[in-house]
Amino acid sequence: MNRQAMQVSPQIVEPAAPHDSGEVLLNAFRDLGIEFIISSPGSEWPPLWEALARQRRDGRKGPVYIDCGHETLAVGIAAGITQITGKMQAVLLHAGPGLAQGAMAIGSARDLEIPMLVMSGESSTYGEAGFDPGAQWYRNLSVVGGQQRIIEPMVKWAQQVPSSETLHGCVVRAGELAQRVPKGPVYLTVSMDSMMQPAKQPRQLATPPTPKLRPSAADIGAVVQAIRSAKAPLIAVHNAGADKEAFDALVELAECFAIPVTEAPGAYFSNFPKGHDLYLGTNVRPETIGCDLVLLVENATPWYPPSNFPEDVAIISISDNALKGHLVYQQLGASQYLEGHVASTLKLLTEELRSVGTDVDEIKRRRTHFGSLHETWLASIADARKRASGNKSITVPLLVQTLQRVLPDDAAFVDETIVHRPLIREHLEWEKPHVYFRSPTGLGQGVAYALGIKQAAPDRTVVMLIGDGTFMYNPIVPALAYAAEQGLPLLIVVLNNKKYAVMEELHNRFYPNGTARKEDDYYGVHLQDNHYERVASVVDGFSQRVEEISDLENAIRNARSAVADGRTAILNVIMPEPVPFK
Ligand SMILES: Cc1ncc(C[n+]2csc(CCOP(=O)(O)OP(=O)(O)O)c2C)c(N)n1
Ligand SMILES: [Mg+2]
Repeated sequence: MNRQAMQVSPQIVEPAAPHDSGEVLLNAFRDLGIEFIISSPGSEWPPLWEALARQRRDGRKGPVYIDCGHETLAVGIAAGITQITGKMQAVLLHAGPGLAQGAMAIGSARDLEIPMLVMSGESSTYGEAGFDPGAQWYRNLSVVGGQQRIIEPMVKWAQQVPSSETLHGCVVRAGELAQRVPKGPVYLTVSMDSMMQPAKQPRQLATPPTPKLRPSAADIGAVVQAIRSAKAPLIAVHNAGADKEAFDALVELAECFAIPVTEAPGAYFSNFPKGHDLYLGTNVRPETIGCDLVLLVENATPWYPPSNFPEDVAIISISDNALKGHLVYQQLGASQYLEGHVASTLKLLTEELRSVGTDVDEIKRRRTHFGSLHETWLASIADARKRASGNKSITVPLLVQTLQRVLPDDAAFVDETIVHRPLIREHLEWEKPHVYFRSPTGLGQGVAYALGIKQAAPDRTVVMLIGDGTFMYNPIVPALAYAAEQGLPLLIVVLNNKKYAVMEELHNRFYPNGTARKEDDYYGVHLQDNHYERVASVVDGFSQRVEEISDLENAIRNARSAVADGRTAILNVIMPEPVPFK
């Protein structure tokens, strides 16, 4: 027995079960409609665990609780689930170090506006009041100024629950706050002393749905007027595709007025069907294709450098909240904002356009014109693919094409690559939403995000595309354990160029004639040729190294069968060819 375990005092009396505050907390999660509580556990949670054990014993309905072995994993899984279902989940972490460890992923959830309820515990009496929480709360887990100090910059709101009497109200309100615009993680710390208190059960009230806000009819009318009087409008979308309703509404709007669509280079989702004749690829600027109006759809950073917005082009921003509080600096160049629920706003625009009527001949003409630009884009993809098939080594076009040919049609792809990312976005095909997900920024979150997506869509094949350097930043062992325990196998493909290629690229950009280049003496670049795939053996997963083009298809087939048998598969694909960083 370890020392800490021996220090637990025998004087703890079990609170008046089932009416203790652990039950209150579980009731608050039920009232918020939380489906999953994902935890990287700590010693503050026995009151909740008791309530969960009673929930199971009594066959009551309530959230599913799942443990995992890393904070990045807990937060990333919750984030992935929400991206698929649109529903907020709860994450329980350990105080102090647990919060610090989870901070990167929590900050990413804030940047991506993913609602999430994050909680950890604390002690308010340190064993001085008859209740012994364990000496670790005194010796190891103090945070001067309060636990919330650690996480405040990463969340939209952080607070300590004042008492057991306010626990239910605090948790429900925090959950509601997380779902208000801008959505994001909120944090609550609750003392064990509060949680162990016998408590009166609150009145059960299911939380009402978060209202969807909409722009005024006058603003919709003004934008419709601007669209109608433009020569040619363009839609530039960044982050709408997590919401399937927005994806469909965007197609309707584009078709209604023959508006071509371009996606932002760093888009986090598949936002528009690629086979559609109005899809023009990534990063097309309006003035280069003769457009004089651009509708930025959930697109917060459209220009680079930031003030390099096009001249003589009207810019209209459509977003839940266009001015992002997490950005230090932002330039949209917009002459008008439509703020409110994006899918609803797009539908309102389409309805209004239809009701005021459109010039059928002009729309036909525009559709044919932009359709020919779509054909040009398609031809450039086909050309890149042809060149890739003549390459000596495996490249992105070949890899992506082979994956999509061999895997089931409904495969979802999570992308945590760096130099390969633009090519992956370019060559992956999708006609529906939820096919492509870029992993949140900050290396190490991709495998967690992929597991969350798999958790919410267990029947789909979820493929993780990941750089070799990035693979090392991920909590792979706990992720593999989670996948095995939960029956959620992933197909992980390591795009192995044996280096941090991006660092080399950037170094050369800054010092084209520098010493590092001349002497071939780079720093922050080299990686050895590790056998990444072998990690799969920790859970008896499938592993294969793939070096030759001729082996690729079979390797993917083998991996597919392993995943179908419930085993995570890791393919270590050697891809030495340099790729420019865009
Ligand atoms: C948590 C974190 N630490 C460090 C970085 C800096 N970083 C950005 S890309 C990168 C290297 C990625 O290497 P790899 O996955 O092999 O991709 P490649 O550069 O080869 O495309 C690093 C270390 C980061 N983005 N996040
Ligand atoms: Mg690499």
